[in-house]
Amino acid sequence: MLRPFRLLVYCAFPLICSFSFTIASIPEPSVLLYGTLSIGGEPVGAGDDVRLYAMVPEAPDEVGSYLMGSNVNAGNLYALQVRLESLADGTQQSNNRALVGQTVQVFAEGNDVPGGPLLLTNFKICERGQVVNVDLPGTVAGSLGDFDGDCDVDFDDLNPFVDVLLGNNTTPSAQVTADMNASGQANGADIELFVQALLNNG
Ligand SMILES: [Ca+2]
Ligand SMILES: [Ca+2]
Repeated sequence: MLRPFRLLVYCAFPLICSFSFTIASIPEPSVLLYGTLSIGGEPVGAGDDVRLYAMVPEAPDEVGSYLMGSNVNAGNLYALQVRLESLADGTQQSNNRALVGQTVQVFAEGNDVPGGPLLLTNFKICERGQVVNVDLPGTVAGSLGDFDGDCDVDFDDLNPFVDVLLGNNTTPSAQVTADMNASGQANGADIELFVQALLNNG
């Protein structure tokens, strides 16, 4: 006759196994960047010989790449997936994966990139599963109020916020970032929420 403990182990083992399998089969949430691309002021499309690749200083290999035109659904846009480490506790890092909090640099190379690899943007990974629309070359804005994309709302974001409210910066991405109450407009009604975000950060 089985002792209660052994019985418990026998009963629990398949359960534990199926649980581990479930965990392992969850797709890893990576970061996706997409948007338009131009090189030297000229728009780049699916037919151009341009490859984008992403690097972080902490890893020796590319953490993502995209060959223009290779994803039919993307059309003339680029769609660059940045691989994140599956064990995200920061204790280890694969050669070709990034960690949350690291800064990704995106480069372009190919026959239609005269002069060799060209740095298009760098952005800090704030969280897993981010889907970021950025037209390259350009700056990745973070969440609401985070103009420099460093995952916080602090005094570095204050001047850019004021610039939008004063009408000095009318780019769509800046307008969206400053529209704290998601009203569709960036104006004085967004100040209170911005100040709150600023104070919460401290
Ligand atoms: Ca910021
Ligand atoms: Ca608003």
